[in-house]
Amino acid sequence: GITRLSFTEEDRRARELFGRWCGEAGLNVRTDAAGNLIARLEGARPGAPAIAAGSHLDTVPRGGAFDGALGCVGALECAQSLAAEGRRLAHPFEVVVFAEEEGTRFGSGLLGSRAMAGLLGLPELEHSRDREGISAAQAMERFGLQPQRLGSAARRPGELAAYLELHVEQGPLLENAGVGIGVVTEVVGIWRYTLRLLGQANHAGTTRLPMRRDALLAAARVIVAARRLTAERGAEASVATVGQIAVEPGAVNVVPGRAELALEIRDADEARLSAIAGAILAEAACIAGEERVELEVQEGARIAPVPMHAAAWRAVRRAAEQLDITTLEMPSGAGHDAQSMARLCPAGMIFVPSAGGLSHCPAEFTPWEQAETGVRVLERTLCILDQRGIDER
Ligand code: HGY
Ligand code: MN
Ligand code: MN
Repeated sequence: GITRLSFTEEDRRARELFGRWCGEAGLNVRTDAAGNLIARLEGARPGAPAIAAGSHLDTVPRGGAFDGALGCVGALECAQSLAAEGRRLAHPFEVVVFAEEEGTRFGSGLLGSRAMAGLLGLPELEHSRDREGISAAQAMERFGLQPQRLGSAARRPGELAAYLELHVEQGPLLENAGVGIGVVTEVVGIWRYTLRLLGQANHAGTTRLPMRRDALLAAARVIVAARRLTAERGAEASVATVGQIAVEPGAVNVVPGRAELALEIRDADEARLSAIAGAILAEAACIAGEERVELEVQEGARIAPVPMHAAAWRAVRRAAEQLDITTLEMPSGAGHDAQSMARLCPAGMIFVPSAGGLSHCPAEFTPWEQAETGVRVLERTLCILDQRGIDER
């Protein structure tokens, strides 16, 4: 698998390579204060707002080779193929690599695209820390960025006409349906929490069961409750995950005194998100009481569910039809930079199938011809938006 966490040497090498490719393709490359790499090709119509396309290059630990990278390289391929055909769009075209999309290192995802959409404040960068206690702001400064000038990364309304993102589906729907292209209609909301359970470390041999204040036992009960309550209160696509847990002191012969969980809940409907989160946190408080441990809840990233702009996804559908490719209109269970950008300009997403529905793991794979089909639809959508504008029904 690929581990390329934000603002690390792996990230730097990928950005340098990709930035060089963009430069060789004749694009003008810059990096904004939030760490977004923006490669721009001027258009034929002076002063026209830009059409942007891209994704992210950061990954989860031991992640796949397609999540994010496909959208970046696919957007660059559009610029190269337009140049090869000697074609120039009316609108300027921007290839964008967003910073810290995954949120793996600092817990706060969509960091670069939220900065570009004007939705990110400096306090979040100062409070979000990695496992070594380094804040996102410190890591960005060491990486050569200027988090203090975060506001300068925000694009003015009207500066961008539209944003498109090609991405692997990261699920099984397209492969199961035998369809080549997913037309994304909405992207789920993601609510994240850190739950700390504080009990009493004690001797594993002499501390009788009724005397224990076992933080890890309480944590285990919370994890099981999160799954049950989501199944009971949510809809078919509602999910809750505890993907990270830290235990102290972490010795085989010590009753755990401290446990820290990373909880995230996802749903396309904000009211259901709130109901599921409320039920899980209420149950966690009851469990803490029963296990006689303290519970601390820290709210993390709260990313709202977002519909994709109808004119954008209709342009994607039209592009696929013009290329005789079957499509499936579908929601995205994964979060994406497009859901930040949709707050700034009309945004659309194009999905290609994930083999076996697998993602965020080394087995993540998309057959080459399916990846190529996605790039062709991206390029055709770009041309449709360029010629007919975004308001074309
Ligand atoms: O976590 C996600 O949904 C995305 O892969 N960042
Ligand atoms: Mn992604
Ligand atoms: Mn991802």
